[in-house]
Amino acid sequence: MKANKFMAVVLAALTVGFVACKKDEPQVDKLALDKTEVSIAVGETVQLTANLEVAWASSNEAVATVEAGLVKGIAEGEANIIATYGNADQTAMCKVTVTKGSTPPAEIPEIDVTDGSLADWDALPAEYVVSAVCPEGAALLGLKSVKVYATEMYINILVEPNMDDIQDLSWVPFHVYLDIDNSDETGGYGDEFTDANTDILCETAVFADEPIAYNPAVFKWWGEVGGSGWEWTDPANPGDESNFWGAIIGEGQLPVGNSQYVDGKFEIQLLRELLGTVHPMSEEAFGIGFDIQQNWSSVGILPIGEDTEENPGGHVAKLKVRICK
Ligand SMILES: [Ca+2]
Ligand SMILES: [Ca+2]
Repeated sequence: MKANKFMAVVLAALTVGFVACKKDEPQVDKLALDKTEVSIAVGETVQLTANLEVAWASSNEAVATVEAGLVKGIAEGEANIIATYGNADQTAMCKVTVTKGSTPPAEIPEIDVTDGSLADWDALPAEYVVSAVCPEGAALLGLKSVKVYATEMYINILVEPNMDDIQDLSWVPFHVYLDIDNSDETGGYGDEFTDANTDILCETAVFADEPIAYNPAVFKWWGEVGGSGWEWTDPANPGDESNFWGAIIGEGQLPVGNSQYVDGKFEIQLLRELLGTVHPMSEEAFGIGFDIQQNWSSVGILPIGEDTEENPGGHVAKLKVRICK
């Protein structure tokens, strides 16, 4: 009897509960968002709320994303944020306009060539880092790899010499060829590259029996446009030796910033504003190439392609570097 009584109580409770549930079942309201149109800047967020439990989606995630109603501006443009209730029973929309805004850009990372570490190279925006690696079939193997990253202030270079190919460390010049104005219509000296557009050449040794700081002499091109000889004289004053030397900033006289030898690589920093003195310096991009020498002959060039019959020496155009700003 006790058991029957218990069952009766349970059934009664369930019935009451069921009835109560049925009675309290919410009526589905019409779905609404608290905002139907918003404008935010790139990087900014705005919270949308709905009166029902909804799923969120963006019509254009390249412009704006949404997560739990939190909308984030990704790039300039327009997108619709769509809230969906249930099995698409109801939807509501908020139009989002993303503006460039006046918020300052995210901090531009700089390379530190005094920290004894190359880890800062891993933290750079990848789209602004260019690199070249020596292919197996190259004619000259003295440089293994190079990376370049430039900001408004500096040209940063990370270069790895191939120590198997550099035998005599007593004097090892390393050259940086710069098409500083990003123009093939100016400059010359294309010997090491397919494009003769070098406006500035920086030269100094990177080894004097042991690794030493890159502390260059800077040669400014005064010669014929597209020329390939060693013409660092002013064409208006041919044979004027005083003028010739005026085109050169001597070794150590250019405060380049700094350089350091870390883990078999040279981390080099050139101060851009000191380089744009022959042709206007491009604020957007520039070309750059490198070679390393032994006994005044190149033993390594970057960038370089494979050494084939069609392309003897494996010469290719300089790297194109976009300035991160
Ligand atoms: Ca560093
Ligand atoms: Ca040029």
